[in-house]
Amino acid sequence: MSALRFFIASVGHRTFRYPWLTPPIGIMSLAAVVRERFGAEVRLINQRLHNISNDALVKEVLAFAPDIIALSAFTPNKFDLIDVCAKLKMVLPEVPILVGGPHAAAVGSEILRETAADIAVPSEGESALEQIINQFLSDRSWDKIPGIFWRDDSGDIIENPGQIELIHDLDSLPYPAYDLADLPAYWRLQFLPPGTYSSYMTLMSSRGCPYGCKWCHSIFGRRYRAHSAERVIEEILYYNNKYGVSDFEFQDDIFNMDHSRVIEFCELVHKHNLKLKISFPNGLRTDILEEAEIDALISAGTHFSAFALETGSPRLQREMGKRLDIGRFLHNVEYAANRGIFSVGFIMLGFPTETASEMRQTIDVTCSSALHFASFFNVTPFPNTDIYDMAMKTHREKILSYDYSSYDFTSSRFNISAEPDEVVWKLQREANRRFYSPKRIYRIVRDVPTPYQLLLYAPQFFTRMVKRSFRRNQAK
Ligand code: B12
Ligand code: SF4
Repeated sequence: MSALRFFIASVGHRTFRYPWLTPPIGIMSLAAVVRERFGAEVRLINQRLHNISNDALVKEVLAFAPDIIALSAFTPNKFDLIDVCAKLKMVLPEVPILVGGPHAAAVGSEILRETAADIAVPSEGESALEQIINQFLSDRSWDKIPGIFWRDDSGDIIENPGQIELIHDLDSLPYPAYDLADLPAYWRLQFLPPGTYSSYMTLMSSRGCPYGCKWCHSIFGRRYRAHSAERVIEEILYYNNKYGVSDFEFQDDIFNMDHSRVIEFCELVHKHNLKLKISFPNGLRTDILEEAEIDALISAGTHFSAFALETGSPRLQREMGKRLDIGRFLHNVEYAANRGIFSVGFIMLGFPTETASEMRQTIDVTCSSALHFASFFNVTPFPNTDIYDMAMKTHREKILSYDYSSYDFTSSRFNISAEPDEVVWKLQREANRRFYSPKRIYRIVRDVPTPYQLLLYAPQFFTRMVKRSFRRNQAK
């Protein structure tokens, strides 16, 4: 019997304003599982990498002639997903199309109404995918798989009862199929931490988060699960030997949930005499860090981290479920930044019920911090989050008319706060003006690991300046 042919792609485009990119660990992990468990022939494409058109992606699928197609997408890429699924159904009507990833997790079974896909997995994918392929190879009784959504022969959408099975022992997973990713192509593009245009790998060493931020995605559930420190080091050693890479970025939502795992990981880095560059572009939970832990991370090679304050208002910390200790945040950022971690802050302005004075409080706290960079994002509600439901009560029309396809972190303008739009935009401008003082710019230039990389931010800076002067002219 010939091997199962499995095509998997991440759908969506890289934009001028949001050029960052990292290897897609989710689909690489699924690809590795399908190859290991079924001996399948796998083709993997990240559409965002080469920025190919939807038609070109469909041609790639046709050329591969798969038995099963699996597509992953973020919510802003849903229109590409709709287009690609429709085109694939026209040319390959018999081949099952599976969809998953953040958008499926966000909208649930709605994704089967939006697209022509046959099956949707609204959560972690490895276990469900294995069950789906087993069914594909037997009698295709999709109703036996808990928690998935599928379309029956009459076109009705069926929501299977039960929960998608999550993997408790993450170490049982094979390494993501890095060999299927065009690594040199990633290394030529801009990735998140400073160090761009060099070889690096992306790791995800844990899944799930027990905190309850009301804006957060729910892909992996609230139960924290992590690879053992030994397994993370094994993987690093493997990549180090195979690809000569010593620069690793962790995309974990909360790498430092388990203090002893962090310390053990750092000790193993030394034990194996590894000379690493480590970064946390998705952030570390700042208030639970301890000084000894920061020291250990630095001595293991950490040079860059994001730290998410989100809001400087204690009321909103409580109401929005993040419950960050702001005092400890400030202390730990200062400790880390003074010892060589280039520190980037994630800030959100415009929470439901947030007032101008609370936004000012956030700006004050951020300006008093030792952060090098701070991004003042507008709170944007994503479907299937608590904040989305809150905003539907207060700003229903705005939400229903919002075009998520044009969303990106750098340009999003969304206001669901208690203040009018102009007040929020003004405060956002004020935040940037106050934060990037001459003293801060001096610290950035002094501490940035590779100063020439500041030029990489020029396109975003230039776009903002043009937009700002355009708005000013309009206001005159
Ligand atoms: C790294 C990262 C990125 C990387 C790219 C990652 C990639 N995959 O290509 C970069 C920096 C480029 C990025 C960009 C953006 N990101 Co991002 N990103 C992340 C982050 C931190 C980790 C992603 C990851 O690797 N996860 C680990 C893997 C194992 O999980 P996974 O990819 O979701 O895959 C699993 C399941 O979803 C499922 N699955 C996935 N696909 C499929 C397909 C099938 C068929 C099946 C069965 C299952 C399945 O199985 C996988 C394994 O269990 C997540 C947060 C998070 N914790 O996931 C946010 C996240 C995915 N990003 C998010 C967003 C919003 C964005 C942006 C749209 C922001 C922006 N534009 O300003 C951009 C998109 C860029 C663009 N131009 O389109 C949101 C998505 C929310 C949503 N509803 O879409 C998330 C969830 C963060 C959040 N805010 O809550 N991101
Ligand atoms: S701490 Fe981070 S990952 Fe956890 S719920 Fe809050 S935003 Fe989500």
